[in-house]
This record gives sequence, structure tokens and C-alpha cells, in this order.
Amino acid sequence: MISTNDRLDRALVVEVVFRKDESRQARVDESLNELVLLADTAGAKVIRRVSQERQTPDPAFFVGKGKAEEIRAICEAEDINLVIFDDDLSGVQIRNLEKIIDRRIIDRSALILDIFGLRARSREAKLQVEMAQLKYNMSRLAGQWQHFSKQYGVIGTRGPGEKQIEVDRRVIKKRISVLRDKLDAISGQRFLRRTRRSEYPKFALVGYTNAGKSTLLNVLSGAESFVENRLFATLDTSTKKVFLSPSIQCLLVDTVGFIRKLPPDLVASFKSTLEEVEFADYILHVVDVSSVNFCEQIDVVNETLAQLGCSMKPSVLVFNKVDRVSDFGVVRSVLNEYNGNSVAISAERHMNLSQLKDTMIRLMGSDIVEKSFRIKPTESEKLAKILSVAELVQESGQPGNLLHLKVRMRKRDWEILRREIHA
Ligand SMILES: Nc1nc2c(ncn2[C@@H]2O[C@H](COP(=O)(O)OP(=O)(O)OP(=O)(O)O)[C@@H](O)[C@H]2O)c(=O)[nH]1
Ligand SMILES: [Mg+2]
Repeated sequence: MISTNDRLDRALVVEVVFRKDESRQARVDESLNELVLLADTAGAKVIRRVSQERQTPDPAFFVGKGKAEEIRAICEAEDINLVIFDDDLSGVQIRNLEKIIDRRIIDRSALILDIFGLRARSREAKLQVEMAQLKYNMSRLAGQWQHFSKQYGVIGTRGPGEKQIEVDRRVIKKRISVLRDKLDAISGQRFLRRTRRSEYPKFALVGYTNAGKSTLLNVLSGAESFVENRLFATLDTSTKKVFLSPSIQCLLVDTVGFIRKLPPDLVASFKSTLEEVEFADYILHVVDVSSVNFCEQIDVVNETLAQLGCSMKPSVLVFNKVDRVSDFGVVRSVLNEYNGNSVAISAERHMNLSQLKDTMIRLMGSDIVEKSFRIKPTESEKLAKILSVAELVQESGQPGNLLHLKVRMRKRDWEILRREIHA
């Protein structure tokens, strides 16, 4: 946690608008709002926001030296002890800024890693976060030993600069290799679990953090996963069985939320957790349609899915939290724009969930077959067998006479059933 004592950290956040990049100009405010939310999640109170327009980042200070001095003055005047940059800083920049500003300096990635550290509950999540933090620190070690030693007093004794860095680097590499072995072992167990359950089609819930993935998992499965109106409530995967109709079941797996500028070390370290997405048959992409940035959030999630090699998986776009949208025209136009497999729901208010389930069944189309049967009055056993795996779509005829049935079921069940009833 970034708060090291009882008192909340008092933070100042810094954004740099690069003039060359016009699209960034428009997005920068949102990025900064999100940074404030991230800081709040980590337990810091943001007192001030500072921005600077530049052509390129300053290699030594990221912002200009004069700006850094201005930040120091603000920190002194307002009793601020933590400065957070919205962009990634190099080790050298962090060290130089700390010298001038004389406060702890962190960047967005460090903040996200900090929150993950705070949120990690399972052994696997803890190991994954530690791995990501070590990699992050290793990449910023050059010329930055002072800073590093403040965060991890356990590694080595204080030695003269670069020599100590070599010692630290060796220690970190060793630890990373130990962590990798442990994570591989857990990943192996996960593989066994996964193959045992693979008889059901699997949907992965993906989406921007706070979109409502865990809430949706809970309402569809009747489970009670952790839900919170904060970022990164879920770090562990959790798989539940869900009835899409009385006879059609699927597995639904909840996983970690995405965010813009997710540190690459983190994505790499959460590989085995994110494998749940890779191994899923289908994707439910949950979007908080009440957020003003939902379009950009969709792009961020799609980019992350592409990084994971999952962009081609059949998916449903689930526009959640419609109860918070007062203008239904917006929802309608969104559904028109993303026509195809999209549906507007409210997980919390249980709105349109049956429509969502129907959409999921439709997506499984190739996996589901529809069959028609004529059942004689004497064939009650056959009827029972059919109805034990299939769902009734249509029925005609009178009891005691020939019955016409139209049913649907999973292909796999049909393969077994056809042998049993000699169809
Ligand atoms: N109004 C409204 N709020 C919702 C709805 N669905 C979820 N929420 C709220 O949104 C917040 C985030 O929900 P979660 O289910 O934890 O979101 P998540 O996508 O799992 O978030 P992470 O695990 O952080 O990635 C909670 O406060 C939920 O109560 C909805 O349909 N309507
Ligand atoms: Mg969640």
C-alpha cells in the first residue's frame, strides 16, 4: 500500500500533454480522472493536479526542470508527500525528480502494481504481483538504487551505487526464477482442473475494470463473488456453472479487469490467470455503458484481447448498467452501432438477463442442434431420455396420441442420445 503510516498519503498528480499527439489532448483529462480514482483505490488523497504541455518528454525529468521545482513548491505549501505521474518514468527520471522534489515519486504503472499488491488474495495472485513488481523494479534499477532500497529494504546492504545494482539484479533474477517455478506448478494444477471441467462450453467474462463482470457472474450463477465499486476488485479467476436454459449449461469464468496503460509486466505475470480467457470458447465483453468513456474502454479491452491472441473468439458485447443511463436513445444507438451480438442489460437490477442468455445460446449455435421427434404413446421411456438432455422448443399432439416434439440440445448430448434411442 502506498500509505506507509496511519495518515493518508497526500498526493499530487502530474499529466503531460504532448503537443505532437492531438488525440491524446482529448483523452488526457479522462486519463487523469482515472489516475485520481486509482490513487484513491490505493489509499491516497489527491490534493492537486498539475499539467504541462510539451513537445517531447524531458529525458532527465520527464517534465521541465522548472516545472519540477514548481511541483516541489506546491508540495511544501500543501503538505503533499507523494507525487504521481500519469505516464511511465525511467529509473533515471524518478531519481532526478526525487532529488528536486524531495518526495516519493511514482508513475501510473507503479500505482497499478501497488493496487494489485493490495488486492491480491490467493497465493497465485500474490506470486504474480510480486513477479510483476520485481520486473518493474529491475527495469528501473539503473541509476536508481537509492529509490529501490527505500521500497525493498530487505535486498542487500547499502553499497556504493552501481555495484549494489549488480548485486540487486542477481538477487531479483534468482527470486524471479523461483517465482516462475512456483507459478508453473500452479498453472499445471489449473490445467488439470480445466480439462476435468471441459465438457461444458466456456464463456470468459472480460471487460474494463469496474464494468460489472463479477456482478454479472453472481446474478447468472447465484454465487457471491466479491463486488466493489473500486478498481480491480477481482484479481483471481473464478469459474461457475450457469444454466442458460433448463437443459443448456455453460461455464462462466470471471477474471481480472483491464485498464488503459496496463503495465506490460503485469499482463505477462498474470499470464496463467489470463489463460482462462485464451482457453474459453466464447467471450462476454462487459461494458459499463453509463461511463462517458465506454467507447474508449471497449478499444482498450479489444487491444488487450488482441495482445492475448483472443480477438477472433466469438463474443457478445454486453452493455451493462443501463439502469444508470437516462437517455435510452444512447443505448439504442449503441446497440445499432454494435449490431450483431450485443445486448443491453443491468446486472444489478436483473434487467434483460434472459435476452442475454438467448444471445449466448445463439452464439453457441454450432454447438447446439435442433431435432424433431414423433413419440408414440408407448414410448414414455424414450420421451424421458430425450427430455433429460434436451430442451423443449415446440410440442403438438394430444396425450395418448402421437406426439410431435421439437427440441434443442448440445451436439455432444445428441451424439450420446442418438445411440441410446437408436435415432
Ligand atoms: N447501477 C449499476 N451498478 C452496477 C451494475 N452492475 C454492477 N454495478 C456496480 O458496479 C461496481 C463494480 O462491479 P463489479 O462487478 O465489481 O465490477 P468488475 O467488472 O467485476 O470489476 P473488477 O473486478 O474491478 O474488474 C459495483 O459497485 C457494482 O455494484 C448495474 O447493472 N447497474
Ligand atoms: Mg470483478
